[in-house]
Amino acid sequence: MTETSPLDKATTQRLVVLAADLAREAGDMVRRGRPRDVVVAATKSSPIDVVTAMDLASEALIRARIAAVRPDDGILGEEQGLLPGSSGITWVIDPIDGTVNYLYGIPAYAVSVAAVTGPPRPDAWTVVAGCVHSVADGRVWTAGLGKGARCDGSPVQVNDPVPLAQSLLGTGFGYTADRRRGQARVVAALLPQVRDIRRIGSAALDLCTLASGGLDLYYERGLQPWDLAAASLVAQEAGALVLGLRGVPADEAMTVAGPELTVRALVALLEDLDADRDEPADPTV
Ligand code: LIP
Repeated sequence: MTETSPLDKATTQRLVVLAADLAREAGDMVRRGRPRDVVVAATKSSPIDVVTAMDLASEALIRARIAAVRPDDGILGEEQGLLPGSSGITWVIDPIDGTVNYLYGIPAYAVSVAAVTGPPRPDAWTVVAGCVHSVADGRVWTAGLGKGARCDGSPVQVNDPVPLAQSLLGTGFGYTADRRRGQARVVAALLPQVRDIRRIGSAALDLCTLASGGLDLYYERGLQPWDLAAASLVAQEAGALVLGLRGVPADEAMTVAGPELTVRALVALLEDLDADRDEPADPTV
């Protein structure tokens, strides 16, 4: 049978439990596999290979477990792309979100596992279950569509809205120079208008931190489906509105999240700043 959303409660709950089991098991492997003496400096290939190898191994583990217990489901992962399924459910996985933190030993990286119905794209999917596991400190956020969001089993809720000037914002930056030039311009315009800005280095943890009240608002340009899937459901089920600019859903162009009142103010600001635009280098400079 092909699943269509919404799923019944028991199915949703089963998917949440499986997402959490998968994220925990992969997280254990990722934590154990991180060498203590990763040399970050100039020897580019080895540390980067270490991370790439662990990304691949984590994703392979999750894929193998899903294939064993839900062989008809599709899988979309950061490292190996889309394996289409026939059940109507696709698992969207980020084997390590926050790979630069993982490389440097900064304890903010996560395994993210979500189940979605519909085409596995942020503009078309319904995320029905998700888990983000903060590997270094062991925290586990879970959410099921319509069932609320939890961290380590306890319900979480976003902060009440406060004016932008009192809001702590989370954000992140892409990997290309053109994107970063645009993001730097936007962050420079926002910084004087808000309480402060945090760059944690894992989009999934940004959104889960928001869900737990550790940030008031979050925005980022450049998120991929696997960065967004599980954590967007956690944030949404914790009371956040998660959306893009100019009336479109959150996706790579822009993701903004927080309590409705302030999220709309931030969206308006970001639209005025053309924050959904990259900035090529000025050829005259
Ligand atoms: C990264 C994020 C980070 C974001 C980067 C990137 P990766 O994911 O989670 O916060 O700013 O653009 O997407 O590369 O570590 O899986």
